[in-house]
Amino acid sequence: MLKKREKKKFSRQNVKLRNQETNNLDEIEQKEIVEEKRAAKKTRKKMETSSKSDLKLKSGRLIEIMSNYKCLVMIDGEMKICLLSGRLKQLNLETRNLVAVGDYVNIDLAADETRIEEIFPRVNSLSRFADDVFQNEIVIAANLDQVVITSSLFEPELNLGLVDRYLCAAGIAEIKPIICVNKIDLATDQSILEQELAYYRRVGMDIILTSAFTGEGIEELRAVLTNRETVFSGHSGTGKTSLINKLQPGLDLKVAKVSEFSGKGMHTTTSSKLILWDFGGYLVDTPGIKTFGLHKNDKALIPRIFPGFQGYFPFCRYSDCTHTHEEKCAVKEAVENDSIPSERYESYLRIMQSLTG
Ligand SMILES: Nc1nc2c(ncn2[C@@H]2O[C@H](COP(=O)(O)OP(=O)(O)OP(=O)(O)O)[C@@H](O)[C@H]2O)c(=O)[nH]1
Ligand SMILES: [Mg+2]
Ligand SMILES: [Zn+2]
Repeated sequence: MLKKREKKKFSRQNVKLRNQETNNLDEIEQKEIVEEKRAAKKTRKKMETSSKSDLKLKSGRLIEIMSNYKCLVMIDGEMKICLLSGRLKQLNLETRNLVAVGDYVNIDLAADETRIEEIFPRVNSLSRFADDVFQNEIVIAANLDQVVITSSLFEPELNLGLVDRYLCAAGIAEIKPIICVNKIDLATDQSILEQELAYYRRVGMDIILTSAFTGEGIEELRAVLTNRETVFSGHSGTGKTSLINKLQPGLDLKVAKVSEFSGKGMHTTTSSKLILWDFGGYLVDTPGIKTFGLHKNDKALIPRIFPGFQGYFPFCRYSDCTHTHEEKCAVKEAVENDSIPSERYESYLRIMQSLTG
């Protein structure tokens, strides 16, 4: 006998079959799942912001996600281990992480175990999206002033395509980006790096070159971090945690051992953590990422926010120019006369292509 839920699904599929003249049940099943996920997302959004007035609530800041439903929260300057309430757990249908480091939350102190009952709406968040059909949101950190896109010159080698993806994500989320190129001590000829970075400098990006080993650029980095809420994010092994240890030596956070480090990310930091600077401000250290997926729904924004394109698109013939096939495109003209390096334009095309379909 069919269960109630299956019956409902079966009758919905029949209606679809009649209306759509298609025999492809797999395709219908796929669409059904997508629709169900969308509906769940709506419900979640509604409940996330709903208020529960019958509890003894106290607000705090989420410092670390210890396991799926266990978090460290700072309440009045004190750390408390809190569990996610059953109500919130039920909402965890779509995002891999319902709560994110940096979230402001309401804790129920009256319950036997300290529970997170509410998540305050985020001012912003830096998110990437899973590389599959559902494109689940993976929130890297929430409520930020800026993101330090942490790359390294070598080990792993500088990947400006990834930097472009971060810059697009930061543009979409309206979070200030800062490009940090670490391990500058490994440079044999820094002028090659400067040539690669010249375009970003010209279009007004903040760039800091650092070495967690020699201390180069650390004071400059400290100055931009002071009294700000920042996230360090980038490939594994670029030296995010080493930079943090250099900036605040007492922290003694775990970094990859030099003797064991092969230049490939070892994913030493396994969970994100909010750190309080002794010089003022907060920082979220994050585990290194392999890829940075943008969301297909944001594709239309990329032609406007891709680094350096802002100055050109008003001069394209079409206001919705995608800078690909259109005539009289100011971006393509700038590529032809070398004002925009072809590497950056190719990186742009790769991003656009990845968001197709
Ligand atoms: N030469 C050089 N090596 C560095 C520098 N900063 C970090 N390293 C080395 O790079 C390796 C990785 O450093 P981590 O700080 O663990 O890198 P991470 O970005 O935090 O890596 P994940 O936590 O895996 O994302 C370690 O062996 C560090 O000693 C630097 O400025 N110069
Ligand atoms: Mg680390
Ligand atoms: Zn154009």
